[in-house]
Amino acid sequence: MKKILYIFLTILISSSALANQPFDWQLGFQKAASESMRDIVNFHNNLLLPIIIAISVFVLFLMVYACIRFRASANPIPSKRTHNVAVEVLWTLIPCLILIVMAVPSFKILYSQDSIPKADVTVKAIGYQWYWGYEYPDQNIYFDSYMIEDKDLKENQPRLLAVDNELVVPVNKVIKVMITANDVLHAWALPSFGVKRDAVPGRINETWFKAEKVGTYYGQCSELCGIKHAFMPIEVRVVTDEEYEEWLLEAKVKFAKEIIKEDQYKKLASK
Ligand SMILES: [Cu+2]
Repeated sequence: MKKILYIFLTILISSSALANQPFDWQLGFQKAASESMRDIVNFHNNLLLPIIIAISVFVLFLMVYACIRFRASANPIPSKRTHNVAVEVLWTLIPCLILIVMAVPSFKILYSQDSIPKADVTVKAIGYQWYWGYEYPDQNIYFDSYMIEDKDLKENQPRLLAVDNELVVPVNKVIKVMITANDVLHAWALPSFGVKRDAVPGRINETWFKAEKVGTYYGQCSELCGIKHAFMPIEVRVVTDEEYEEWLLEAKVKFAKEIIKEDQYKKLASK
């Protein structure tokens, strides 16, 4: 009893405290932090779930009904019937209609995710065995992002999710993410933003998100990519515009992709 109470309390508390990462005994999705994810959650909770429940209840009812109504003791001479055209038409037609009802809103969401609005910030995520590399193509920034080992975790850093250099993006801005890989298939996925795209060597996949709240969000590689697939998490820190500008100045020096020429460095430093 105590254990059940504990689990119940953990669910209640953690759902509000840790909104941007998975928590113990979690049921359902992580809290949405973008419009795209809200669409997905609504679609699932308000359309798919009721349909699934209705179908399960209906099938269960049919099974129980058939077991009782057509039991051997009540039917000493079994029926020889094998066909019923009306029933066969119905059980083909009704599932088709259900699929159409589900397909329309589903395609709407897919298209809204696929058409990328004008991007405010473009980042490139590159999957490697087994870490992510991030590039800001317009800013001459490139850095690698490795998971922090258990022994090096600081307080508040979630195990298997925290990284050394996280992706930093401004809040309420359209972030276009170009996704590719350098060795095998990976996938860049961030549940709170409703984002998941395969990282394919030799080609670029694109997606976008617009984070609505500052905070740190966690995701994981979502394509089995080898022995350390579970140890290449994704961490995105969403910050205000000012904080982002500040971070950019620092990152342009710390993570410079091309060697900065002296005069450029002076220009950056004087800003
Ligand atoms: Cu991977």
